[in-house]
Amino acid sequence: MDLVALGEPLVQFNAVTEGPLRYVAYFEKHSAGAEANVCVAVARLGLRSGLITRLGDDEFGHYIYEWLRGNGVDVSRVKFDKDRPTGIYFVQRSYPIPGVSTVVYYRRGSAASAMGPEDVDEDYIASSRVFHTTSITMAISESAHKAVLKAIDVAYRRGVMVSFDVNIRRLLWPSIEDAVKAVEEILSKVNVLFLDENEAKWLFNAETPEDAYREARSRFGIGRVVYKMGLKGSVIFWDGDRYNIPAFQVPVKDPIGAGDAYAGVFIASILKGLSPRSAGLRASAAAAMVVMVRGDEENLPGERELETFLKYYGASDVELR
Ligand code: KDG
Repeated sequence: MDLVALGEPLVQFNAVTEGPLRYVAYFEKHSAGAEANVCVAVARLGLRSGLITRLGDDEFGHYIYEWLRGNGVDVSRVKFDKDRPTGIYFVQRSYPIPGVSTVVYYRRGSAASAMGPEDVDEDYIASSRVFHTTSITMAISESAHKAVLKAIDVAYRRGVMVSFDVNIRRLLWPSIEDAVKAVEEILSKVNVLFLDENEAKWLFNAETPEDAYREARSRFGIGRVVYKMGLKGSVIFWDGDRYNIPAFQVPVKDPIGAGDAYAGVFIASILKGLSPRSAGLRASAAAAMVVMVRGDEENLPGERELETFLKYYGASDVELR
């Protein structure tokens, strides 16, 4: 395996029309969920990814399973739960703020929330080059939180690179302080940290990318930090070097999934041996491609699409592989 992730896939019902959900008549079904999105991003680039999770033994669970498998993600560690449903969520688009989406979750008591440390296959994680997860999985239940702690610990002990996207979802935590406390607990075992401006403020009281990097490095020993600023681009701190990466300006239909596209394509590119700058530009391109449509995974690029996109935007000096 190149990347193994732990997390909850969800069926996303994305509003076909913009505006308040109460008046939306049509929803489009997509396979989503932060860690699943990262697995698909990695697989689209020809690397081997696998997801540890549980799905309901229901129509939505089988839909996600087939979708992941069809996209080349290893599903050998996906378990079906006969008693609990697959989690779902709805996306409201461009209301009240244009270009911004909001979500409504129906995932409490889901199959994935019943995951626990017993789901964490140590050898499976140890066989991978990277282990990836996010704080979403820590937030969905106590047992899933324990699974994350175990998985990160296994990866850390067995020399697997730990990639962590902070991804604080306010709807899933009792308070920001709870989220910060949980994230702080694992940071000393993280090798590559992805976070956005808000998360940097909450975690590190950081106002700038440098502040965030300094804190991550001095308090938790993290030498690889990716600081994301949405339309303003991103800043990568990598083993003592710093890279400013622009965001590509595209028409936005639904920004959800951009962060996962970024993380997945960035990690895959690093695993392919590309430079942090090229990895960042490719990740930024993938994030832009994903926000142009509803759904988190459909527009995730292969090498050919990345090349076409980057050439169109005048960034053709980026390494491709
Ligand atoms: O990162 C995109 C995800 O937010 C989405 O697909 C659903 O995993 C999800 C979540 O918990 O918000």
